[in-house]
Amino acid sequence: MTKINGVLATVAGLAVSELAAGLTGTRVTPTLAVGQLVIEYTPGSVAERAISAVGQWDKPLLVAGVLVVTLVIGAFLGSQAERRPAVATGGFAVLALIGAVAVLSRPDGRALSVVAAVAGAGTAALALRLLQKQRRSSEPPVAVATGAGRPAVDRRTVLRNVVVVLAGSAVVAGAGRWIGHARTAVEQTRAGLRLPVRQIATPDGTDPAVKGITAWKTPTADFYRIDTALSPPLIKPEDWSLRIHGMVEQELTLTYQDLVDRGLVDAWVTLCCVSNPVGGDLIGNTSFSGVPTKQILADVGVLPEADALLSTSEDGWTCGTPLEALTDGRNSLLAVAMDGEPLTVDHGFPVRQVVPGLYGYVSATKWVVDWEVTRFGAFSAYWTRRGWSDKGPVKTHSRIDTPGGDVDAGPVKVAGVAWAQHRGIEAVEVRVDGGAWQPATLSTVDGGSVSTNGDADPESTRIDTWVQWVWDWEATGGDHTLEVRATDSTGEPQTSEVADVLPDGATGYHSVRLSVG
Ligand SMILES: Nc1nc2c(c(=O)[nH]1)N[C@H]1C(S)=C(S)[C@@H](COP(=O)(O)O)O[C@H]1N2
Ligand SMILES: [Mo]
Repeated sequence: MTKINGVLATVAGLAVSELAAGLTGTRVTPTLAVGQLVIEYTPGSVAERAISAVGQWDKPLLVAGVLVVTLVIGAFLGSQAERRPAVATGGFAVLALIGAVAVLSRPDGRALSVVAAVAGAGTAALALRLLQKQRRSSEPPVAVATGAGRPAVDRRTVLRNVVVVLAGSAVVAGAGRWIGHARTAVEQTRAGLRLPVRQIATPDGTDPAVKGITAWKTPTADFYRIDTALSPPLIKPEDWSLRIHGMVEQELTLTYQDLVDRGLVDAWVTLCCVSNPVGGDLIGNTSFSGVPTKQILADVGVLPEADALLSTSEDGWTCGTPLEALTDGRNSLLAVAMDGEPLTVDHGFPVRQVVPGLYGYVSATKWVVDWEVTRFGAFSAYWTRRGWSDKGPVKTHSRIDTPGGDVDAGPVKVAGVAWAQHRGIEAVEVRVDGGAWQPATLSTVDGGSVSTNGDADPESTRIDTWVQWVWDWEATGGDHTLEVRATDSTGEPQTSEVADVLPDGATGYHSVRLSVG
């Protein structure tokens, strides 16, 4: 019973910490902050395996894990309350300390944020005392019932406690969430924004009529999301600024309005994650709108010795990008919109980077607020510190989207996408059962539909995106293996060598095994 009291007291404490976080404007609550610490101290390879095992469930599962561990600790402290009350109280004090350290370790952590941890743990300790006291007074005068010599359990009292504490906690935590409604406020600001951007029609020549092939444009709602934020930064455009400093002739601070006033460029860019396994779907293609990074870097005057840009997000994530990719005229953008709409909060609102040809972890900083022009070797960034490579050019890759399973004998459309951003795909081939490679038909992209910045390669509409391909197969009965490989515009075919995503991206052919009936 005392264990149940411990759990109930902890639930009450967690609820009060949510409320206190809401009242003090602490976006990353103690629970989330502890989760963030777990994320930060998890080695890259372990994180990688966890993400590939549970996919986009990684964050909810992590938060659930933190809650469960906290409740188990609460149960233990409850079991100590009777005989060793100091242990129980001390235990909650330790939880308060852990929560406080965690919130303060956030880049946006303030002294006031500690209130949530202290109030939560204090509530838990107090609630446990009250529950214990009430238990004692509700015990029958003569403890007879149980052989163990322990007082009989009053089930009704327990049940009432459970109901009262859970309902009360739900109300309190809900109030906390409601008060800390910053997200809604930012969402409202976002919805009210009128940017000079438009949704761009999918170019002619794309989306061949094949069932099951990946659409050329990825709807924003389906765009993969990868970041280390348990609770994404909430930044209003009017509060946003980008500080540019380091090896520059002239420091500069840009506001959101400065960016919009410079004029926005639209570009189709396929963004992908270095953690995408062979055949995986951590990739998406859409039009981004923003200001060319080249323009901004020209304005600050990059010193000749510099070769890297270290960018930092509002939540303290960092990445290092070769200056060359930001200044060579490709459509590298400080983006404010995707698919003709302001970025969503999850995808970096109000401003993020997009650099065609580089994996996201070395280029695509969301919620970016700081640029330091520097040199590779002078820093290590979030993922490079965890064993990933300094440079992350996208590797040539191809994927079979359809068929995904068994088919009938006869003509079958084998189709999918291939990508080698900023080199471009020249050819895609398919083979059956290790036979000869057969050329697939690539969908063409009419480049005229997108404006490119002054000296961007006019072909960049095509080379910076994935390409859809189709191969007509005369399927014969039996079990078969289909494989695909792509060749980039340098003439280099995709390697068959199987490599893991760590340290710089997976390689190997994507294959599909199926039976033809
Ligand atoms: N602030 C921040 N930006 C980030 C990350 C992050 O963890 N934090 N992850 C990067 C990685 S690894 C990838 S693949 C892309 C994913 O962008 P998306 O979530 O918009 O698809 O964002 C990049 N930008
Ligand atoms: Mo990534």
